[in-house]
Formats: sequence, structure tokens, C-alpha cells
Amino acid sequence: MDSQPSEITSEQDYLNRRSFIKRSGLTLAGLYTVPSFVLTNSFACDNVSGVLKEQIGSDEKLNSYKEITTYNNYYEFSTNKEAVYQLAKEFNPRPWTLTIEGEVEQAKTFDIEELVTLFSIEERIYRMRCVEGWSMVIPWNGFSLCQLLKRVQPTSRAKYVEFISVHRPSEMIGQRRDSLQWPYREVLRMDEAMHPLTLIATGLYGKVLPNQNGAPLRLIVPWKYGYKSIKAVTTIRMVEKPPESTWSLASKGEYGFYANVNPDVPHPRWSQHRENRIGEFRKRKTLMFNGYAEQVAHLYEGMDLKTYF
Ligand SMILES: Nc1nc2c(c(=O)[nH]1)N[C@H]1C(S)=C(S)[C@@H](COP(=O)(O)O)O[C@H]1N2
Ligand SMILES: [Mo]
Repeated sequence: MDSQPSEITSEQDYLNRRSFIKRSGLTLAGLYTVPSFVLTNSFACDNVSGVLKEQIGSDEKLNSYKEITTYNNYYEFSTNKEAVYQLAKEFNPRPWTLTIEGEVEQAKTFDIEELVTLFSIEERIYRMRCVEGWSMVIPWNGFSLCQLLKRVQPTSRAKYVEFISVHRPSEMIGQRRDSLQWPYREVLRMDEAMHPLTLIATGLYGKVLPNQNGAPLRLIVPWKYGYKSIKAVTTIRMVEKPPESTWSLASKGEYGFYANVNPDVPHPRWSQHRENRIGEFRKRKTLMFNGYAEQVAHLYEGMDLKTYF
């Protein structure tokens, strides 16, 4: 879906509704509690409510719908961020299926129309920090990946989760060149995938996910550089050994497996101390784990984050 004028106007309604929620003292966390009926099998999803109590800092505001949908990294269409949204109009995100396979008891292919009815769709306002040094604040709609993975019952051999994007050069002009190895792939450790902040996004600003942002569904891992947040996912595969990802194949020394946002680990060609928040004039300090240290630092306890970057 591309942005129609009517969708852009309704952004103001959206902002009004949010400030109503704030004023009325309803904590957003309270609205986001995962219904207990989904928390049944051995992989309990952590309680989401504690994790989401803090949304964004008081000096941070949402990026506009226009900013979020006209400045995109999506190499399947173009390496020019400002060209992606136009080229992505050619893409058909429906019909669509998502297959979950590998080390699971119940491999399954979900139809997108079914998938979006399985879980309650929450709003998650997350910072997005690209490894290139820019960032945005985006209100996603979606559900915790944990809830979905629980459905298929990972086996005890499931140690990593591989995500594979669509390969459709007929609709994705950038895939006719090898700027990257297609299809785009990413990997998380199992515990990272099961963390309640890890999201499958199916929308933003309360609207269906635009093509340029990864329609019809994408991963969002807010404490990691944006390249981990793979768009247009068709396959999720649970595996025992860590597979290669697109960016590790492209340049291992520059794009690590973990890709945790870390101001103290420079990219070989630039510093990561600061970032350019789209729409702002002055640069901001980049925060450890992109500001989510309280929620995720324990995942990396005892690891040297300069080695495992
Ligand atoms: N399939 C796919 N997913 C992708 C990319 C891509 O090129 N292809 N780019 C990544 C990068 S580098 C970033 S910063 C984010 C950008 O997401 P956005 O355009 O929604 O802001 O998507 C990530 N997911
Ligand atoms: Mo990025």
C-alpha cells in the first residue's frame, strides 16, 4: 500500500488519540499485556507489560508518516533511500504466506490473512537506528515474534532463528543486480528471537504496512542496527548452527552477527557515537542498545561486546 493523502491526514487523529491515552492516565503498558491464553507451552513469552512501560524519551517525538515511508533502506528496490517508495509500488504483498520450519514440532505455513487474526495487534513505538548513522522513531503495529514461534513448538535443538525475505526480481528491480546476495537473510539467537521486544510488524501508524517498509510483514529488533530488521519475510527456519546472513556475507568485518547498537564500537569507516535523527538539526548521542539496555543487556552478560559486535 502506498501513502494516500487521506492516510497522511489521519496522522493527526493518531497523534490526538495518543495524547488522549497519555492524559487519561491509561498506561500504554497496561493495554499491551499479552493475553494469558497464549502463554501455554514450554517457551513462555516473558511478560511484555514491564518491558514496554517506557516508550520513548520525553525529548523524542514520532517521525512523520511521510518521513518513515519516503526514506527507506530496501536494496531489493534501490540503494537510493529516496527512490525506494516509488519503485516499491510495483510490488504485490498479497497473497502471501509465511512458512515456519526446521527444528520445530509443528512446521506450518500461515496465510497472511490468517496470521494477522491469530494474535492481538499491539502498538510499539520504537527507535530505529541504521548502522549508517541515521535514526527515526516509528509507531509499529504487530505482535511479539515469541507468540508465533511458540505455536510451532521449537525443539531443544533450535538455537538460532533464520529469516528469509522474498525473492521476486520481476517485481523488485534491485534484485536484478547483485548489490547483495538474494534473497536477503538474517539470523537471531533463539533467546533474542524470544525476547518480548522482538516484533513482527504488520503495520505502522495504525495502517497496513507500506511496501517500502517491508509489507506484508517484517521483523523489528529495536536494540540492533536496522539491517537485522528484515523486510518481507517468507520463511522462518529454526536451526542448530548459526547460518550466514546477507550482511555478514557482504562484509563480515563491517557488519557483525550481533549488530547490537553500541556507540563505543565504531564501524570501520565511521564513528557510531552520534546519529542523525531524521527531521532534527542537531545530532543525538547514540544510546547503548539503542536505549533498550535495561531490557536486553542481560542477554549479553559476560560477553565482550567489542569482539562480539
Ligand atoms: N529485505 C530487506 N530488509 C531490510 C533491508 C533490505 O535492504 N532488504 N534493509 C535494512 C536496513 S539497512 C534498514 S536501516 C531497515 C530500514 O527500515 P525502514 O526502511 O522501514 O526504515 O530495513 C532493513 N531491512
Ligand atoms: Mo540500515
